[in-house]
Amino acid sequence: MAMCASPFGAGHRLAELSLVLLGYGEAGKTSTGNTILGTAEFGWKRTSQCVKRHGEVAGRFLTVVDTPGWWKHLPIEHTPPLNKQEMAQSVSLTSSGPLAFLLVLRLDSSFQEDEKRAVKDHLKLFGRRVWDQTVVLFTCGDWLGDRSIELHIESEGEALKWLLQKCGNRFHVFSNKNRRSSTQVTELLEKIEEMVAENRTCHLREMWDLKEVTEMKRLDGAGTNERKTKTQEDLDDESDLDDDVFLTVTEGFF
Ligand SMILES: Nc1nc2c(ncn2[C@@H]2O[C@H](COP(=O)(O)OP(=O)(O)OP(=O)(O)O)[C@@H](O)[C@H]2O)c(=O)[nH]1
Ligand SMILES: [Mg+2]
Repeated sequence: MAMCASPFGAGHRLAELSLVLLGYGEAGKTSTGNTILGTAEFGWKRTSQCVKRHGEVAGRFLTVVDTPGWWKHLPIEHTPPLNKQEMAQSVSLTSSGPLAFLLVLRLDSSFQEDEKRAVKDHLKLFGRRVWDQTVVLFTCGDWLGDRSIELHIESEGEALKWLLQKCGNRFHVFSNKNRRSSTQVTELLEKIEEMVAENRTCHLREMWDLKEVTEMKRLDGAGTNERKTKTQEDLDDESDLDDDVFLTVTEGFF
């Protein structure tokens, strides 16, 4: 989707928001859900089914859905059908507010072509617009140490750059080990809110564009009808063939 500047501006705070955690196995999805909600509610075992939790975080009512992961390096054909089913229905578990996907990746493990393919395959389960609603969430921020995330991205290959570009360069770094970093959750929520506002703006713009095009076609159609009357007045002997062509053209406008 093309980037649209938001008329809502920064700080467009939502009262309610639904988040779906997606990613390969052991990426840190469950830990991320726990960090966001400030609990250990999701447990720490391997996730095999979707789990939904609610919580109030920094004044927002959140619904967070944890999902089973896929094999990091393998295409979707290797994902058990039950896991695919769970992932696909995760969205139906969300309840309130706009929906955002958090695509969880570990920083301590490289993201290459086979990981890219796996992400692409699995995100297809959520439809064409999924990329517009996704933020890349890097876990293991503690592993970065003093290095900046920008430097890490630079040092990675094209696959990661491709992914970030697909997600409108939206990313955030989490350390689930050191949950004392109090701002990491609120900063993430603000990034998501910015994305939601941007999507709303784009949607509105699309609606306006569509309205404008329809209006132009309507006016153009009216003008053509007027021309048709004049032509018929002036040229009583117009052939049936010409009329057919004319009708086809005007019908095409609606
Ligand atoms: N150091 C560090 N370890 C982390 C971080 N996030 C998660 N982990 C560890 O990574 C491992 C996997 O974390 P989970 O949250 O269970 O990952 P998951 O994506 O839910 O895994 P599945 O449910 O098996 O798909 C655990 O041992 C976590 O403690 C982090 O930010 N830093
Ligand atoms: Mg899990």
